[in-house]
Amino acid sequence: MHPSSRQDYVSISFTGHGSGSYNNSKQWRRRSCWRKWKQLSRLQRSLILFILVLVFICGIASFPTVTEHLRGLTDGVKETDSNSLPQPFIPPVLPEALQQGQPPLPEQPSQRKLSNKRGPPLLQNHLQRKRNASDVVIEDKAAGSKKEGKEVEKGVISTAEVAIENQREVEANKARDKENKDDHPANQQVKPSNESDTSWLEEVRVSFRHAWKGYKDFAWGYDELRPISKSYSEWFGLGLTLIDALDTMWILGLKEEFEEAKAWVATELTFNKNVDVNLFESTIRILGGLLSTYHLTGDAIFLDKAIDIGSRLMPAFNTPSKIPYSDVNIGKGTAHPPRWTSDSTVAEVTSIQLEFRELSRLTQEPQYQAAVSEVMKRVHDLDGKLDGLVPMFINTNNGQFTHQGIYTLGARADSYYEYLLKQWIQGGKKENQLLEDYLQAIEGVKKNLLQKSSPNGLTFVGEVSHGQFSPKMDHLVCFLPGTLALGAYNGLPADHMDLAKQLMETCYQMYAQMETGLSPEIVQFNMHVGSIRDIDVKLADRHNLLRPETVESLFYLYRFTKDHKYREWGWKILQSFNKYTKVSSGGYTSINNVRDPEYPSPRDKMESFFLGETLKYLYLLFSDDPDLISLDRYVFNTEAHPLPIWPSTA
Ligand code: DMJ
Repeated sequence: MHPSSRQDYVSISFTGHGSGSYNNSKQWRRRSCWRKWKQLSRLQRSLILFILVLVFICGIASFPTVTEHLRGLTDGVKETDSNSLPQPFIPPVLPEALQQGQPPLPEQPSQRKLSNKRGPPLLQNHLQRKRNASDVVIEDKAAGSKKEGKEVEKGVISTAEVAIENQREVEANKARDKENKDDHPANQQVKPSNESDTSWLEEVRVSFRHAWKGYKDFAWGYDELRPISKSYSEWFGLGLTLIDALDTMWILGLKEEFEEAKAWVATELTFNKNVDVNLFESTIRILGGLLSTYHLTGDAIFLDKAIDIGSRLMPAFNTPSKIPYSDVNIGKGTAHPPRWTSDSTVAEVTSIQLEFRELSRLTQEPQYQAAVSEVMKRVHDLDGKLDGLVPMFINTNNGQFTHQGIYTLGARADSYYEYLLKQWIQGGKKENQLLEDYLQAIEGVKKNLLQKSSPNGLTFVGEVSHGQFSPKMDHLVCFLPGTLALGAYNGLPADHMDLAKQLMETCYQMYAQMETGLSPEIVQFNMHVGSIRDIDVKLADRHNLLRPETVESLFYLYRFTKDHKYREWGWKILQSFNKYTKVSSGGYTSINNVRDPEYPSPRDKMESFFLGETLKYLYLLFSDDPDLISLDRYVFNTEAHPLPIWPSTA
């Protein structure tokens, strides 16, 4: 190597003071180019100059076309990406369902093709953005500088898209606000309150059939559908969804579906299995479902199965305290508490009574009723209540409340209150102790748990923890408006109905104030003066499990008041379920985030109570036939299975 070139190389790369050398080098290169140019012939020089001028002129002349072309290319990339998304990128929500109720957005020239796509604009853009981002990363790693041009191109698209998306989001928000006021389909289709709305009823049937299709195609005979992965999950291994849904199919008039489910019960369902089941869950869903289907159809197969499961659950009551264990092995006839404790949940041991009492009445065998009534008696006698409110746990050895000091109408305590009233109704309003406990508990709620939110004064039911009030309310608490209304209908104080109406409004707002129109699992109410909104939701509480409590209460409130607004609210909730939880291949899914309408994040689970309760209560809400499960003849168990009110023997 020539010494001087080594010197140049070293000075550029390593000295850090190489600017002089660098300038010298540039000059040297300029001189060398000039020398080469001079060495060319005149013809060669003219030819080069001519080509350069030609390229320059063409560039100027075609500039708008180039811009247009690029713009077209960006649109093309968007559409191609979106249309050719591989399956995992396609939203798990039914496209046609998602289209419903989407606010019309102003079409922009560069979006014309996009607007013809299926699915909501916001969700499409969200997925598109995600895809663009991941494409860039992948190409970056894999292809290096050769594909830089493509990356830049996509980068430009993303930026433009973000701007467009922002605009669309603003429009969507405006449209949603408007929709909430007067443009909502529910309001457009409102019928006089005394007129049966067959189209809304049909909509529930369509939803049920869609849910059932998913279950039938991917989970037939198993406990729960996993609609996204098109598979199933097992809990007890007893066809939970199928049994929970039996009486709903009967009530909705879905005869074909009912008959094939009945055939499965008759030929496939067996309880002679070495499985642990939860006493409460299998009582309310399986025993309750079989009993109510027996009453509705008169078909003895359901009674036989009910007796079979009921008797297999009885070992749960063999405890020192007579407070049942949480788990039973229905094949072995053994029972036990959960591995980590000898406690049971208060709501669980006090919400199996309607079913076992009915089993005794039907079979004329007293042991079922005796076992569950003993539980009620012991709980009634216990210390540790707060003005009739019960703690959440009870010990199966000594029969005492444990973990005292926390009082809630949500998880682990909720249906204790519901079953006080409903047992009283079931038994013909004669069991005064049940009524007294219920009335005292409602006074306890008013005194300790009831508050108003700020700024709009929504009445809500909070919790007390060791003397401290917490403005936290589970969606589960939304059974309460319905229960209060049922009590008032049965002659309890009129102010129970007033409270029911106030709480009903609150439960509805838990849906209406969320971006998807679906309630989260738990909300926090603001109480301090100057709050800007009534409801907050913690990150961990943003999921929706397709729960029934609010539509359950809407059903009661409508039955008793005939105020059409309750139907409209139910209709809006059904629309939101269809928009954000319906899965295109069949079924509905619980979701992780009710605050993100672009990506509510499916959890891949359809709980059996969506068919057993949610859709049933919606159907009954939209039906104007007071004899379709008359509340003078039936009382619903906590899983929405109607059981007969006992005929008076006096
Ligand atoms: C159902 O299984 C019952 O309604 C129960 O009382 C509470 N939880 C679910 C529904 O949310």
